Amino acid sequence: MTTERTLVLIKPDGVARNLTGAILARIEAKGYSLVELKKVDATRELLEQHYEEHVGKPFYEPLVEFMLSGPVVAAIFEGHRVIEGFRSLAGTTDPTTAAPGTIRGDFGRDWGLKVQQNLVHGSDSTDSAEREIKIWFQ
Ligand code: RTP
Ligand code: MG
Repeated sequence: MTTERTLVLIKPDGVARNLTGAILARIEAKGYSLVELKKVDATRELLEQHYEEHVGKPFYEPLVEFMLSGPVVAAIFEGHRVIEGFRSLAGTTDPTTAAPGTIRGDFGRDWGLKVQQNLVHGSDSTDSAEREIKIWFQ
């Protein structure tokens, strides 16, 4: 069995709405183990590294501004197939249509802003996870 790790971020909307505990509880309840946890005031430099794949997209600048708007919680979770398991638990990107039962589907909605405020981030591949864990947990 391969033990896999993923980077989870609770974005500023999740922290501001006091959903940190509820979100972490769902990940633990699914069976994944918490490895590291911290609250972070992200810097633009850190976010530029984290979101480098999105540079130039129309939502890039609003996304960085959103991520700078308040503290985020960064976590490493571990478990067999945790990368796809967490993304399934998070739900699809748009919280309006994310399936009920998922974090985004149950706790999120469209607030009419320039960027999807969708509560959480999860790495999307083993390469991304390794890269992102280095960025957030140096
Ligand atoms: P994440 O990276 O946060 O886990 O989310 P994701 O894979 O589902 O979405 P991705 O395509 O990687 O986009 C990164 C984040 O950018 C914001 N976004 N807003 N059109 C929009 O308003 C829009 N598109 C993307 C979301 O916060 C998304 O999670
Ligand atoms: Mg993504």
